[in-house]
Amino acid sequence: MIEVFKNEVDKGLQADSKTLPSKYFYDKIGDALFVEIMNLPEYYLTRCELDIFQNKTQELIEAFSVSTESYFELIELGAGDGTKTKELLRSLDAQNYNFDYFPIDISSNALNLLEKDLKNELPNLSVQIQEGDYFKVLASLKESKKPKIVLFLGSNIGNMSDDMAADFIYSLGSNLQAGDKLLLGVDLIKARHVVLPAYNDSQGVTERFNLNLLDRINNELGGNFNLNQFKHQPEYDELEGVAKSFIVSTANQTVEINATGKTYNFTEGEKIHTEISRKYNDALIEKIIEKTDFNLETKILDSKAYFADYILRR
Ligand code: AVJ
Repeated sequence: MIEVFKNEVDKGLQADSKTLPSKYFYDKIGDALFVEIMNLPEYYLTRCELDIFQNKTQELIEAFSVSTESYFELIELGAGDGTKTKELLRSLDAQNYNFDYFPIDISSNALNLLEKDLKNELPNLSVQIQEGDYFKVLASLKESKKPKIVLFLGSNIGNMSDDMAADFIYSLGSNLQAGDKLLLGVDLIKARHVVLPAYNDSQGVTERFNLNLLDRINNELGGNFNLNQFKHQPEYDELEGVAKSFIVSTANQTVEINATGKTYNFTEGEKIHTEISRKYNDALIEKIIEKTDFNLETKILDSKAYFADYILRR
């Protein structure tokens, strides 16, 4: 684990255009900062998808084309605290659908909290928490051949390039059967004055989230980044529909990392690219899906049409 982290950091900081992978945002502090981000007034994504789950619940259920007569498995990739999904679970439960809920997450802590919470709120629901890698868990569930609905919410796919997203969805499909469904929640391309503040909040939470990467390198790899000499810089290209986060060096400086035994030079204004948050439209989704075994069935929008839950059929 730490070896992989070290090698990726070393490679990213030695490149001509420096990069660090966004997956390393999520340590304990990063997880907590992301929860704070989801509650920020500027971060509309979570609220928009919650709006869909609260107010378009019946449309979602209809799109799943399940019946109360037969059993299905509802699988969520990266369930977190399950706030949005709970709306759906409550409704499925009230209408006597026959299903098990399989939340998958890499955080056992998050899963245990979710399990406890659901036991309290929906005591009749069957919850089978699954800790670990999405594809390993899906492979283990594949054998049952039970009909499946997979949820991948929150525009989490947006951290991937379009090619990576197509590969990812293709791999999901290879762990599913014909007729199974994928609900893919994505943020839509929209005006800069809406998107950019979501990644540049006035309280500086996103800045702390981004710079936490340098803190992790300091703590886990023995780095000596001076966080006062780096700042957060988001960008959004409205035409392309991609938000990017950077960490910018505010001085000419040299940083040492014990674990790699190397030093890294930064010029004033030099950027480290840390994240892409892709935004989508129908054409982009269709192009990605084309390379997979899924077909696009419907999309369900929030009241502002900022966010879409696409329903794909394997
Ligand atoms: C969790 C990937 C959906 O890209 O909007 C939030 C992560 N980064 N603020 C996103 C994030 C900065 C988030 N996703």
